[in-house]
Amino acid sequence: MDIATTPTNPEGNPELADAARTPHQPPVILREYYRPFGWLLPEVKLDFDLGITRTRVRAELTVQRNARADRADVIRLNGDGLKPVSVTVDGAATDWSMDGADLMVPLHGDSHLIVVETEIDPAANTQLMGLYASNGMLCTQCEAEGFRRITFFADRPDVLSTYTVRMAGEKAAFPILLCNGNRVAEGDNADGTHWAEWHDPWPKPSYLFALVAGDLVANSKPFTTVSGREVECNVWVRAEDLARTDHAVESLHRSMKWDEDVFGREYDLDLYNIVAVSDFNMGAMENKGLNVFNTKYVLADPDTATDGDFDAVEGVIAHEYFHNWSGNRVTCRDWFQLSLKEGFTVLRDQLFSQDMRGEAVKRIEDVRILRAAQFPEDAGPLAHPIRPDSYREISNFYTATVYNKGAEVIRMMRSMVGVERFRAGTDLYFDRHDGEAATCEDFVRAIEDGAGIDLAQFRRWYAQAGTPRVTVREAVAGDSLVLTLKQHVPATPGQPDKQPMPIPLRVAVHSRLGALGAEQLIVLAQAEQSFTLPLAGPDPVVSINRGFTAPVVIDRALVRDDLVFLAAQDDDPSARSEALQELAVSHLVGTASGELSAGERGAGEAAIIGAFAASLADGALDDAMRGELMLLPSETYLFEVMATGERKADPGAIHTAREGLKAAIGTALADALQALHTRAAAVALDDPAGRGARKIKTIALSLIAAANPARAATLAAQQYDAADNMTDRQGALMVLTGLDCREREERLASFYQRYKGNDLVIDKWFTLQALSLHPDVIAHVRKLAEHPDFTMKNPNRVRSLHMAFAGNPKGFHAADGEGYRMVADVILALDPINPQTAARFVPSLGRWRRIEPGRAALMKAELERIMAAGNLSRDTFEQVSRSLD
Ligand code: 0A1
Ligand code: ZN
Repeated sequence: MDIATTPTNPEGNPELADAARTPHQPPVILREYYRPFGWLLPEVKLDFDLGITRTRVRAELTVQRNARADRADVIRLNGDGLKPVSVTVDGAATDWSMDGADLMVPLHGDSHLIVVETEIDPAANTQLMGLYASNGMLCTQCEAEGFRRITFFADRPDVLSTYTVRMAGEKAAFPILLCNGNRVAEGDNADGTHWAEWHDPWPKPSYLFALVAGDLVANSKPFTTVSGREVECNVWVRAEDLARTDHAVESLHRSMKWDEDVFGREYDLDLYNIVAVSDFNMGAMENKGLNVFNTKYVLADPDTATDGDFDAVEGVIAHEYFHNWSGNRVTCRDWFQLSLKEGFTVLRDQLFSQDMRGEAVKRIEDVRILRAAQFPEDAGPLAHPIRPDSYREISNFYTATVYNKGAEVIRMMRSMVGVERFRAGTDLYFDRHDGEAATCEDFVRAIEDGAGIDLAQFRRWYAQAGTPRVTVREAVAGDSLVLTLKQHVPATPGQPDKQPMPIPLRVAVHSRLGALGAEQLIVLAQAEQSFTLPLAGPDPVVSINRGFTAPVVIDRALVRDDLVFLAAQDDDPSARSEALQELAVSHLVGTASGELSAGERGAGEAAIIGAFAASLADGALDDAMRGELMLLPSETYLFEVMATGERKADPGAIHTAREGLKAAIGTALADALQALHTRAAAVALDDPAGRGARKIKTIALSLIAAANPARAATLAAQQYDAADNMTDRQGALMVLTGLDCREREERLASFYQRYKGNDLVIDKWFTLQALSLHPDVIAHVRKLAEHPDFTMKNPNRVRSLHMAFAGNPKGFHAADGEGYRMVADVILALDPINPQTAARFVPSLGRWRRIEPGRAALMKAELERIMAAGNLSRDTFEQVSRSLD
């Protein structure tokens, strides 16, 4: 793999390649250099002769000069690691050449037929991009630039073609042959091979191409669309997994119905196939009519999957299904527009899950993810706008910023115009751009026109990186409250100065005597702005950013009593959870930084314990919401808050403070937590209240564990032994894994024996140990890396052990740097095998600038060691160099 030394030119602009290329560095691709491609490729015919170690591909490309582009007398067909076996134009030999990895074919007329043959080795494809082998089957992953690893092509999302695909292979090895669209013909050959021909009537970019060949069985259930068409829906898996596919099929049906009801989108083919594969770099892929999924997001039953896993399956199935309109029918012009499809589709899947599972808890969960994953990205060396301006390797931009902040940005538009006008905007967007490769600008304009709102200033959300900070001042004037808000968007790499952005905030002014104020939406558009709000009564308390209307940090020093009031009384559930988080954050960061006096620490702790006690006793709460209120802020988030301004984060001190608070809560509320655990343990698996009960059961256990490890070990072992579902079993084992006790080894061993051979569950076994707070976690991870079940070739397994460890706040940040060294070693070992996954480890080390000097030096040294190793992939090179800049 020598990607770093043979730069390719993804956009096909020769001038760009030369301008941006410096020796031994992959080129920088700039958004402003976008040019339409010189040729249209309206029709593509592919012929695959399939074999695990040798697959022949014959591509027939009908090409026509693009009247809307600059004239080009050569066509650049992107390749990655390919050698042409033969190339003809209109049936004759041609004077082709290679430019780096790309094939250059001279063309002088207005339309031609190019035929290219290539040969590939799927079994050798450890990157899992292009056509690869997984568990004896063949499958593809083409987004973003994998199609060029199958055949030479104009591999860019603004080139749309209709595909007809013929494939042939051994019937015994590949009884099932699938591709996009509809099967139009199939047959057997006398030599034990068989073939199938597929046609996809919808023009699509190459990144949506997919092919699967393997020994699979389907869980099939037809869906009737709103206009009465019957769609055959299949979830394809290995035979032994079939029993765990019902939830996926049901989730697909719910998604199809919801998109009709809520966004007016009907499915457009007669067939919808989902295939589960166990080797996959990401969660799933929305290939037209043939989604390919990581098994993790398909297979679920109560014995092997937690409630969280069930939710994730439903969410990812929905996400990929919704892409059929937001991504496939309307696709992206270039990869800088990735958030056009991803931000919008994440918003759509979030709204779907809110409708399926309840709005309040889902919203709080999504905000927690945003804070834990996206805020740190926005505050670090890899910060980028949701529509980036440049990249070296697009795989590095499938980020929490593009996905989750992208969703928040569109959610803000929806909050500003309301649900109905937003729908008018999205209807217009789909109508206007159906069949096109569009831009983020097209989306914003459609919302402006369809919803009737001016988004001129709002566009800055697409261009500026960084999480805005809003500071709050309050003054009472007569029977009003004057709220003065100031916004500041911090400097980010390449963007030293920022402009104010419109920040929609739902606010209410309550009275501490109990009267709750009415909610209204204000939009902070200027750098500083005042708003006059009515008072609901004396002693006002402001509830701000209710429902988390804007992805910002609210900077205010609210007195403890006000936070306690909001945590207990606010009528907005996310404001309640925010108030509790704020209470805990200020106490924990104050404690970790040594900024609080002993008296203040005691008062803070007492206030938090009081708020927890109130949540425990509040009969109006259901357990799912109670669980949310009883989750302390993550150490990652505390790290972010501590590293504000000149202050650096001290992960050791954060960990000690947080564990200390857990122990204090566990001690003070020992009886109530025990009672809660006992009550929750009595709720049956299929009771409608069961989910909430399972959630708080494990939260209670972990608080008890911090206070009284011996008691917790007994309780957790009981929970483990009595469990009739994975949620309880995993929760109990999680608590046990962090304790130094006999029950730990016994239950870990019994879990392994019980689930040996079930990859997804064995992944959990690795993860629990890698995430554990056990003092010997580093030694455990080293040993697990030698376990016969461990392999660097399977991304789920790598994530289950090493990625989990990189997120272990204690082990990863071990003061001697051993955790950093281990992660750097993983990056170096994985880079030649699977660069995309290797590069995903870099951000954990990239946070060095915001950390206390001892650890910062150790982290930086590891990044430098990676850089010095040389011959890095484009993926890892880009992430490490940005992290060191
Ligand atoms: N479009 C997919 C994400 C995805 C991106 C790249 C991949 O390559 C390994 C795979 C999947 C989604 O948003 O679900
Ligand atoms: Zn997506």
